[in-house]
Amino acid sequence: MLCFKQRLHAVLTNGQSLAIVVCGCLTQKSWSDSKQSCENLGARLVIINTQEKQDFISTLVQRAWIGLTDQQNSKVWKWVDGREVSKMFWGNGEPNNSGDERCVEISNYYSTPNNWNDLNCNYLLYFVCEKIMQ
Ligand SMILES: [Ca+2]
Repeated sequence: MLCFKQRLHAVLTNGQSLAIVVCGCLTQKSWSDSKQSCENLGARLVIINTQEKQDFISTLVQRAWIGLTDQQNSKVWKWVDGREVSKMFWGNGEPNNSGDERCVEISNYYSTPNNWNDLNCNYLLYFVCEKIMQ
């Protein structure tokens, strides 16, 4: 399987330094496979908790999985670190759960900064991983 991995470094205003890794394969991945792929890189699906991070991630890819899901408890959106979402950037009319949509992508179908869409977790997409640098 041919995959690519693009590493970018971002230093955010709160002093947190992140390595943002955009990953993809010719066969794109489901949300859970994307999550696993990030973990295999020693990283995690990206958590977007600031406007700055949202803006930055939105410039990287057209559509991609982020680390947000309500698979454990319907309508309670949680990040992959177990925290409930606080700041949200849903696209207009989202989340609409149009056919069992329990995972979240950023999508250029919507204009930034509000470009989150809930989507069926089995849908195949690129994904964005992050690794917090010490
Ligand atoms: Ca949706």
